[in-house]
Order: sequence, then C-alpha cells, then structure tokens
Amino acid sequence: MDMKQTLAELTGKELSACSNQEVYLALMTLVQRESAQRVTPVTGRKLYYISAEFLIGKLLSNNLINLGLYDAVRDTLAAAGKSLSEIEEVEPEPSLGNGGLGRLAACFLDSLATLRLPGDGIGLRYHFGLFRQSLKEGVQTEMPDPWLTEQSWAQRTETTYPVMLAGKTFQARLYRLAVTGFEGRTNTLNLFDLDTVEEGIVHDGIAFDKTDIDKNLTLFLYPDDSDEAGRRLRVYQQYLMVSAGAQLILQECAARGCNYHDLADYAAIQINDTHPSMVIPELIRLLGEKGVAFDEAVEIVTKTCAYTNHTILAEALEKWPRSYLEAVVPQIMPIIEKLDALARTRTQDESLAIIDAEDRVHMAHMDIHFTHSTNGVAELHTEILKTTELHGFYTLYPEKFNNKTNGITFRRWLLECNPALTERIKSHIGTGFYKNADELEALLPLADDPAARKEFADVKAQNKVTLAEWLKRVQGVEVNPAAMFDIQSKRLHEYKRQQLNLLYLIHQYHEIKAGHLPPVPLVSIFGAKAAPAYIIAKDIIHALLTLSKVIAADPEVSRWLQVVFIENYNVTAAEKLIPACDLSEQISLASKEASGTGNMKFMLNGAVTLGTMDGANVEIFRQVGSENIYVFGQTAEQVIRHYAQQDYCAAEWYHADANIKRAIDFLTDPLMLKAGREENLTRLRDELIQKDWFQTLPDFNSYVVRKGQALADYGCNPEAWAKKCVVNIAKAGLFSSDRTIAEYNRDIWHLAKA
Ligand code: GPK
Repeated sequence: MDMKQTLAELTGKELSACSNQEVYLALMTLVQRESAQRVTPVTGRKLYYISAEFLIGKLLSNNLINLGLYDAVRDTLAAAGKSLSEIEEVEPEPSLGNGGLGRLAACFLDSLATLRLPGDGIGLRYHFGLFRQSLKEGVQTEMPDPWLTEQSWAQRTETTYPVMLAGKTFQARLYRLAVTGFEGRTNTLNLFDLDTVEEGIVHDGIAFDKTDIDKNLTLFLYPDDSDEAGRRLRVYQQYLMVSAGAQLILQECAARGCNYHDLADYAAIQINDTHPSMVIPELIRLLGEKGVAFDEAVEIVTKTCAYTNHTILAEALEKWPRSYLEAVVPQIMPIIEKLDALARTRTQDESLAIIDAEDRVHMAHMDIHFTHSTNGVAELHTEILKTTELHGFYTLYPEKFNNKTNGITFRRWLLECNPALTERIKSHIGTGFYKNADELEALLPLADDPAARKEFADVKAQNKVTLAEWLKRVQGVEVNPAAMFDIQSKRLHEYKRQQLNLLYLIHQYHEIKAGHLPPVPLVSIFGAKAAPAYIIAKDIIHALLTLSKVIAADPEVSRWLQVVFIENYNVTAAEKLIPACDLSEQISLASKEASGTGNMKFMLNGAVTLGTMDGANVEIFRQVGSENIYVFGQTAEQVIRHYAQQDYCAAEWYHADANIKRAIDFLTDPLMLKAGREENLTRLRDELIQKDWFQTLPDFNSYVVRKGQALADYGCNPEAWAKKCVVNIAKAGLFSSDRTIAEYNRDIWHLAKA
C-alpha cells in the first residue's frame, strides 16, 4: 500500500495541513480497516477470557507495530513534517484496569492473537476507568479519567442482550475492540455498556449517586466499596458483565453449530480472579432455559470454565453476603444454593463450603468446585495455594491445580517502549526474538564482551536522558541522569511495601547528613495509585511526597538523593519509566505478591532487580543467578510461620534497633511536620510501630545492606554492572506472555491455531 496516498484518502487533505487529532483519527480508521482483514474463522474451541479489567494502554502504536505498518506510517508522517510520537500524545489512555491483573489480561490478548489462537476478551466499557490521580499539596485526589471519544477504538454495535438486575431488565450493548496480533490474527475485546449511563451525574471528583443504576453502572471500575451501596454496585457490574458475556458466548457457539450439550467443544472460559465468578451459575441458568437439566449443565460448565487465582490476601477474595445476591440477582441465587448443596456432598469440610455459616457466598470456592482448573500465577504462589491457602481444596481436587507463571508481551514492553534497545538486540541476533523470546538467550555471550556491554549501557544512558526530559516537561522536576535511577512503580499497597523504601530513603537522608556519602547519587522514583478509601496507603504517598520536599529543600542532601513521585501512574508512564531504570524495586513481603509482572518488564529492559524471594522474583533469581540480582529479606516460609504463630511484634524491632527507630521517628520530626500533615504522618508512624502487618521492620537492615551494595556496584564498577544488565535481558525470554499462553493452551484450553 502507498502509505502517503492512503493517509491522504483517509484525511481528505494534505497531511501537512492536518492537525494531530485529524491524523490520529485517520490512523485509527486505517488500523480498524487493516485489522478487519485479519479476522479468521474459528475452528474448534474458542477461548473467552472474562475479566473486570483490561489495562490495554494506548493502542495506536501497538496496533501499527502488530500490523507491520509502523515504519511506513512514521516515515510518511515525518516526510510531511509530522511526528508519530506527537500524534500518540493526543490519544487518551483507556483506563480500563487497575494493576497487574488487568495488564496481564491485555498481554494475554496480544499473545493469543500473535499465536493465531482464537481468544476474545469479555469485559465492561467503563467511561471513566479507575480514576485519574492528582497529587496536590502532598495528597492524592481522584478525578474521572475519560477516554471515550466520538470515534473510538471500541466500536458500537447494534447487538444488545437483556440482563435482569434487581428484577428489572436492562439492555447491555456490545462494543467491539479489535485486538491485533504481531503478524497474527485479529481477535476481539467485547465490552458491554448501558445506553442510559450518564457521565454528568459525577460531581466533586469521583462522587455520584450509587443507587442510580441506570445512570451509574459503567461509570467507574471498582467504585468505592466502603459502604453497602458501593458493594452492591460491584455485584450489579459483575452480573452485567457475566450475563451479557454468557449470552454472547452461547449465541456465538450456537451460530457455529453447538447444540449446548456440546458447549465444551466450542468454548473455553477463563475466569480472571473472582469478579467474573457469577458466570458459573449464570451459564447453568441459561443452559436450563435451553432445556439442559441441572446436573448436566453443571458438568458442561465445569468442563468449559477454568479459574485463575491472583492473590492469597484474604481481603481480596470476594465473599458476597447472600442478601446482596438475593436483592440484585435473585434469579441465580437458587442455583448457587444448589451448587453449595452439591459441593457439600463432596466434602464435609465446612471451610470449603460455598455459602458459609454467616451466609456469605465465597466466590473462589464456587470457582474451584465448579471449574476444571485452578491456577496460580507463579511457582511459589501456586505452591502456597496448594500447601496453605487452598490446602483443603488441593486435597479434594489435586488434579485441578496447576501453575501458569505470568508473562508480558515483548511487542509492547520491548519493541514499542524501547526502540533503541530493540535495535541493539536486533543488530546482534536478528528479529527472531519478536515472536520467539527464547532467542534472547543468544545475547548471553555479549555479557562478557566489553564493546557490546558499552552499546547496551549507552542505550540505557540515552533512555535516562529521555526520561529526565519527560519528567521536566510533564512534572517540572529536574533529575540528574548520571545518578542511579531506582524505580518502584506499581499499585500502592502495604504488602508491596513502598513504606520499606520510604524508611530506606529516610535512613539515607540521615547517613548523608552525617557525612556518609554514597558512591553515586540516587534518584528514587515512585509511581502508584492508592485505592481511594485505603487510608494508610494514602498516608504512605503523603509521607513520600513530604520527604521529597524536605530533601529538595536541603542542598546538602539533594545532591545525593532525590525522591520523585510520578502523578497518575499508568501504562503510558510505565512505558517511559521502564526503559530508563537501573534498579527495579520488587520488595513485597515474601509470600504476598502472587507473581508481579513489572519485575519482568524491568528485567527485560536491562534493569537489575532488588527484591525479596517472592512471586516471580524467585524465577527471575533462578534465571539470572545470584550475581545478577540483589535478594534480601525473610523467606516466604519464615513469614508464613510468623503469621501462624502470631509472634511478630513491630514494637520490639522499633525499640531494639537504633536505625529503625531513627527512620520511623523522623516521620514526625519537626522538619516533616512543617512540610506535611501531622495527622497522616503520625498515623503512619503509629501504624509502623504498633502493627506493621506486612513485617517491614525485620527486612529493614538486609534491605539497606543490599541496596547499599547495588549502589556501590553501580557506582564503582560500571563494567560489572553492565554485565548484569545484559544477563538480565538475555534471560528474560522465559517471561514472554507467548510462553504463558502456550502453556494455558497446552494444559487448559486446547485451542486450534488458525
Ligand atoms: C492480584 F488479587 C489481585 C488483584 O485484585 N489485582 C491484581 O492486580 C495482581 N493482582 C497480583 O498482585 C500480582 O502479583 C500479579 O502479578 C498480577 O495480579 C497478575 O497475576
């Protein structure tokens, strides 16, 4: 295709006369037209990946890369005096996800299409996504994060499905978003919405009337659930997604010849965490309407569905009061009761019941009893599920449990976000790694080649300059690109322990004040949203922002140490941060991070990990060896033992260790109180001394030591550091989501390539 002529046709005028917005819309049309040509018919089973989140990121560049159009578009635009990267800036990022689980779903869609496997997503078309974070006066506030425009990636269809909510029928409208694979097929992300939703009811940030379902149902992902109306709203949302999704699945399968009894030959359904769990009773209900008897329907659904667990944190495993379900989805409550009764015929163990003694419905329990596969997302996580958290279930159904270590798509997390590194790799090993990630291993000998090491180090240095420019432009902060860039970007949660990093930074502040200068300056960068109702998480953000101010005001310290907090961390920001990182902070309390996927993205881009033996860090460690990762802290076994014996006492650590005490006390030092808010800082200080549920203090000293070692290696031995970077890149192939998807397909889905 002659790209110049194509774009001229699409815009209807000279390229040079178009605004960036006009070019963006023309390119969207081009992508939609080209991707439609790669829709291939499905033979055999098709996968439906149901998920409350799809954190897909901006789509233009990714689609152009996957369709093989990127270079032609970039060059044609450049010839007309336009820049593709400036055009990318006008694209809003769809904020359809929260964290790792949602980004995983997006990587999986990319890999499915790349591997030419038929697999569609099912989710909701949230108008304002999660929320847009703003950091004013040291405090997070939440705003809507709109992304829908008149012409949008998610295209409206004329298809609607009736969904009964609290006895009233709503029409769920289907929107379809094309998912392109790299040189692959096109699949679909199906997103449901109601025509009646009114964006105008949102006021004062993200507040709205939680009871007005017609108008509010798809406004936000994870609306505040600190009151009952909010929790019910989540049930409404979940049922809208699964009921419309189940109807779509049955309709598509019937159109391909399915007679419902053979549904499992046509569909595989992956339940991503517990938010879509109601698809189980809903499918049984719908099959009943088609004339399939209950017992057979249970068997069919069990064969069709599989469940992925993403956490061992009890509070994240959904349990809905029976009363909510009776009010919102009375049509499936009798089915859930029958499933509970059926489960009780298989085990006497009350703790494995679906409906517990307090009349709460355990969604994960329903998933495990009535799907054929339960998987964890990293080896350690799956082991913990089997031996502790879900041990009873594992005893009952050992054959159902399996591990699928997470992965990331290299098309977005290397090719798109780090073109300079991609070019370097390509110059040595060709382009096979685009689709066959294991080929990266051919880089390994270069780790011992000083010239090649320098090439990779130069790419990193340039990426750091680029990040520094971006930080200056969007946040107005200046950072020193010669410093070590140390990044912790992920959701704000106590178990992820941004507070441990905070205590380290305070410690360093004191060390520098005492004249103990580090071997190299450190720029410590954070990106994190806190759930709007998560008070301590917001206190941690506040403490980091306050410390950042205190340090910036102190020239003696700020030459050596800087703290930067990125506003509104999202996929777009991640794509800027990750290529420029030296040290990747993966410091969760061992046993608590199911896998992590940011850890993989940083590694792939040549950062060295500073981490605990948690989640997929364990597998990263195995890949790179102890020379090429900084490990510290308690093991998962030790942590689990402390919880079981309830013998951890934060106050003892605080009183016994002068460094810990000094760091914690500084939170309420007059300097901090002057720059920040007493209420927040005091609450965080007290929390750390009195509770510290995620055992930050026992890991403090080993963290300080290992981070000090990383700084010394980086500052004093750049050759050895560059070697570590190359090894990390070369060993990252295992973490391609293509590998993960191939494993899901081999063990669970059994889809045929098209
Ligand atoms: C886990 F339980 C949850 C959740 O509600 N949201 C979410 O993003 C994450 N996750 C885990 O915390 C990560 O360790 C994991 O890599 C990711 O899911 C994908 O499996």
